Amino acid sequence: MVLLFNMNESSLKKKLSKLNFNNLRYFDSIGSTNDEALAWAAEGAKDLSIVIADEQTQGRGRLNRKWFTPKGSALAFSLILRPSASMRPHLSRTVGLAALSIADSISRIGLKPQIKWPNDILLNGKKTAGILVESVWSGDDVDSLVIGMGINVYKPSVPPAEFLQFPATSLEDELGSELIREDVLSGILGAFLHWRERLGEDELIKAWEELLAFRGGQVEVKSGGEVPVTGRVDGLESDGSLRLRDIHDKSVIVRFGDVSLRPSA
Ligand code: BT5
Repeated sequence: MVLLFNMNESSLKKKLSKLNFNNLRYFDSIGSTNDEALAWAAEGAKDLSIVIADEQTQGRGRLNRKWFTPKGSALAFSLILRPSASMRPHLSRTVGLAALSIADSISRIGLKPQIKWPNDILLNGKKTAGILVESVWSGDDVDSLVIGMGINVYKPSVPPAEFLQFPATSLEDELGSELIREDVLSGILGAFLHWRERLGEDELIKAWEELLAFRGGQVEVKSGGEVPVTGRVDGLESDGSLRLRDIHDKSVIVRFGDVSLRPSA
């Protein structure tokens, strides 16, 4: 029998207010928490406002790909960030900030996450979480950022295989024991507050780099319709771009794309 744990809105609010996340919108079911957060941000939501849903019916990945969030089994939430002046030069690192927050909190429960650049968290080579960062603009400036995170917590959150190009898993599958969704959420938000203070520091890039999946391995990066870039994963640039080494040992910098191991290499 599969046990599904409903989120309890009042205990969620109590728990998150301890971390100073006081502006919370909770939904039993919603299209996409990122859509709600983008609208709320445009209406002037405060820094660190958060939208959480038990189920998403139109969850989104990058390039309008679908993100699966069935009822009662996953974490799906979007944080609104109003960047301070000191954060502004480093906003391209935001996806790393989110990835580290998830990875750190997962490590603390005894798992060994890796970050598949730029936005996937892997456990045993399988996707456990994804991140979608979107911006609200005011003229030429970023007014706010919406950081959407989807984490597969309990087993039923893992999509059917036909839905996937890359294998997926859940925290429960990998841990092999029970865990509580709201505790996972608090862990991630606590880590987020820690890393957000360090957005501009080298320490963040170093920690992100240490968790990079496929480091030293030959990969292929597909960005849109272009010919894939290939090379060996070398590390990260200070803006969070991925640095590869090509066959001539020349650096190749990638700013956007989907990384996969080269099966023939
Ligand atoms: C992502 O995109 O991984 C970003 C996912 C962000 C989801 C959060 S949930 C809260 C917030 N609200 C939203 O609407 N979105 C954010 P991408 O790298 O493009 O990966 C998308 C691909 O991951 C899909 O094409 C599927 O193959 C796969 N996928 C979908 N749902 C999955 C799941 N639950 N677990 C593992 N893989 C999944």
